[in-house]
Amino acid sequence: MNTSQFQPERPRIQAGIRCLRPACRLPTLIYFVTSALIESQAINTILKPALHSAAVWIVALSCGLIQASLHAQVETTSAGRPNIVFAFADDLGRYASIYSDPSRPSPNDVIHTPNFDQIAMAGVLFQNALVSVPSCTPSRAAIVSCRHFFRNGSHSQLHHPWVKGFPDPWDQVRGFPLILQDAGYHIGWSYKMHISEDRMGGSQRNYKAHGSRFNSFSQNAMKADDPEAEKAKLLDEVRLNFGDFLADRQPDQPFYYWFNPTNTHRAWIQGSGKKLWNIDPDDLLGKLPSFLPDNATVREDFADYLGEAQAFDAAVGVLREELIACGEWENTILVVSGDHGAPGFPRGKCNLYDFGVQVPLAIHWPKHLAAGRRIAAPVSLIDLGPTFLEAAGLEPTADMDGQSLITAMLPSTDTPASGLRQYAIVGRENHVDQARPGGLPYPMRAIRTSQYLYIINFAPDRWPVAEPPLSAPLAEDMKSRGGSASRRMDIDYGPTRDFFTEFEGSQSIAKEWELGFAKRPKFELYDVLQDPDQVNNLAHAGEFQELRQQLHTQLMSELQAGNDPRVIGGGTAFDAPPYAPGDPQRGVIVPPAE
Ligand SMILES: [Ca+2]
Repeated sequence: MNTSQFQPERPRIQAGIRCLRPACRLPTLIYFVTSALIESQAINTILKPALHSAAVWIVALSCGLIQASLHAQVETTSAGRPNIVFAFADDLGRYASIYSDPSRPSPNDVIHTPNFDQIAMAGVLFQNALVSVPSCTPSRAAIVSCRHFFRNGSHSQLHHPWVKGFPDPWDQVRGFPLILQDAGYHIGWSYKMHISEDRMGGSQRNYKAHGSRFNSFSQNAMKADDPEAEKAKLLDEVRLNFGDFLADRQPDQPFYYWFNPTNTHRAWIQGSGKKLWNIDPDDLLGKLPSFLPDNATVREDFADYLGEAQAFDAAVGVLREELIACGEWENTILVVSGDHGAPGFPRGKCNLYDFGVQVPLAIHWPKHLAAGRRIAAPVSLIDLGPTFLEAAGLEPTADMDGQSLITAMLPSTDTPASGLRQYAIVGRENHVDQARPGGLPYPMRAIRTSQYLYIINFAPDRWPVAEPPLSAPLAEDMKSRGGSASRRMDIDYGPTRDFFTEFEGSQSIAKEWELGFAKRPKFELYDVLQDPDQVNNLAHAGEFQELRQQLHTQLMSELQAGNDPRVIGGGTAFDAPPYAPGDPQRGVIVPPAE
């Protein structure tokens, strides 16, 4: 980036103070004075991040207290409507230090996410937030449409494939961002979209004038002579893109901003977790999910992933700073989450186990929400749109499956979970088109309750990740589908995948290979409380048959009510046009018996 693009620090600060309401000016001035002291050479560099974070939160708290003393009611801009900022990391599973649980060692004991943690502590933390589908395009489309992924036609699958000439259910989707825009909101986004941009106002609403280098965070920081300076530059890019968005709004116009960096998506740079974030891979010893090989290769790979998650967390801190600086912090709903679980690890992305569909979720809205509340009941990210609409005084549309989370988050609600649906529906169809012969999807649906996960694998004769051996060259018919010399599978490239490829067939990883890559039974049932890694399938145990049938009926009822193409008609719609190009190799399957 050309350094001349950077706005001088002093004018930005002054502008920030000018735009504040009077009650926020004094604490904000304290913040900037404190920041100046922190930046001085007198402060040890190790202490800087902690002091900086503390300063920001002191300002936020004091600003809020002063405001509260002045106004019995929350003061909001533009007829009482809150701003909404949605920080949404690509491929980020449920990793944040606040999720660390002494009773269950996990990577959350190693990661350090001060910004997410503070937002969760001052707002509401969801412990079982699930995406609709663990794949980029359909997950995002489900959120925008506020409905199950399988209802979205072309946007039910990665890269929205569709045969022209067929009516596309996605065409009927307006989505909550445009509903907010219709109501007067200024909407905009930065970094990844991956769905029809027009549902977020089109490319003119894409704020990227200062670059998109943050998407390749470790790639840029690792090659810089001064990694710390480069990290600061990358965070300034986030700040400036967001600043452009804020500058475009009309006076007192509420806004919705969608921040979608992709740095947590592979490929990150090997060794970057240690070098950029001082995450020691050995600290993950004994903390990885039991279905992953606990060796140096996988631990380092995971440490690098956590490093990118920490970069995202630092960017969330930048958004928060800017909201405080322009006086909008008090009137902003800040939401932080991810689009699905970890990429490039077996049973993560593209899978319906918690490792694939569980994401972080914290919602912060000063003075409106029950600070520090934790909600364990399963929720879905399709619930976010109705939540935002209710906060803005708007109604969800009849075609939305999601439910607002507002009531569950209010201080006046004594039993937060009681109004929630108590379960989430997840599923998947095609991810990459080269994973299986004929380009066939791997169809799955599941229901996740507080205690159980029940999965239907509709085509157990297919390979869930790829047809082995993993080292096999790309088949001719797959090459015609756009595959390159390297084989694309439903597991992303990376050191962990390379490890499985190299040692495939070795007895030393037989158990992990079986859990990750082998064909799966038609039905899977897990007690997620007793078996958090979901490796002990209870679906065929006699004592669980009544429960399994009950969950089966509940899941199938929801799918049928939603006209899921996988369970209506012949159940083969996703295997054929218009969901995929016609292909004689595509088989015909039927939904399982009730
Ligand atoms: Ca993704």
